[in-house]
Amino acid sequence: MSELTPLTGEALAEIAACADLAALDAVRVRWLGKKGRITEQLKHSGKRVASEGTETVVALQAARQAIEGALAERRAAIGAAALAREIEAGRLDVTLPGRGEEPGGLHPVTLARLRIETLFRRAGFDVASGPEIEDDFHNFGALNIPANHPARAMHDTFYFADGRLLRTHTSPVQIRALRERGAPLAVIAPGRVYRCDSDITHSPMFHQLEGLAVGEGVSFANMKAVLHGFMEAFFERDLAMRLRPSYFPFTEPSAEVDMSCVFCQGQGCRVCKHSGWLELAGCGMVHPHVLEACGVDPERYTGYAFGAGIDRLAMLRYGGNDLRLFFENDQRFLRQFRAFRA
Ligand code: 2U9
Repeated sequence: MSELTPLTGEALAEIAACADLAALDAVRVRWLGKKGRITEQLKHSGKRVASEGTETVVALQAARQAIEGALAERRAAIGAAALAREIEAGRLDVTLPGRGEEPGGLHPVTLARLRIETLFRRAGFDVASGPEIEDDFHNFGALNIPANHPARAMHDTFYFADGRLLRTHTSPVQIRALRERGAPLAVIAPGRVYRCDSDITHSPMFHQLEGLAVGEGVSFANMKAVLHGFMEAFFERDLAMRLRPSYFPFTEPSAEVDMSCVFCQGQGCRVCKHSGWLELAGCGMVHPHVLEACGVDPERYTGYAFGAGIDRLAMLRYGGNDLRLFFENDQRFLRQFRAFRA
């Protein structure tokens, strides 16, 4: 009996020192397991009672109860501490202000496209769209660009194994519109186009605006008026326009369209390379071969066409100097256009 008190004390001290449930279980096994120190002594209780009386056995049972009680208490304490740690770790301060929701905005290229569509609709043009995967006829053949024509090399085309291709311009949309609807017709075709070309001023995918007007008596002067009116409306200011002779297989005569620099009012600056002019578009009178390929009589009808880069128009109106920023979708760049309206 006298040995039992320190023994119990030893067990209770071990229990008190346990930091986790695994250590606690090891202590339980050492003392109360099948071969535990208390269990061993209780094994011969019957004989002991007969030879020593009940005192030792009763004391042993009391020791077992004390140890069991201490184990249960420690188990509960360890569990409570673990729960408290978990709660502390997952603590939320519900009084903190929220992060809020940032309002979204339109991509500058979308802003430019919507603005272009609104302005041309106002001038009587329909907005047409068509497939981005095209065939040779609609992208080249019907546009007076036969096989082996040097203009094909200029277009750096992405071809599929079956001979189809990613359209290199939105002209095939207008070819389809003219073949389906016939003359008279006035459409613009904004959309994605693809060229196997990539550097600071070229992206393998970019956005083009093309326009086509076909009718009786449609003239070069009409085209000049529409393009000048468009550029002044798009940039919301008076602008000078000039045409320089050029060459495209699908138009004759052809011209490059320049406008006075929107950054220096034609005085000369870094953006316009001190020329006072910015290139805006290409244009011309639709080649008779193109009208014929669309089933339109070139003796009766004439037409004009033009093409411009929407990405460039967006950069000139909304700012930016690197085309690649328009296609990376970096939020830090796009956020700056949030407040803009088309
Ligand atoms: C049809 C007939 C003629 C479309 C035209 C241009 C001139 C032109 C370039 C401008 C910058 C392409 O994005 S760019 O690199 N385009 O200069 N495009 S005339 O002529 C057509 C289209 C359709 C039926």
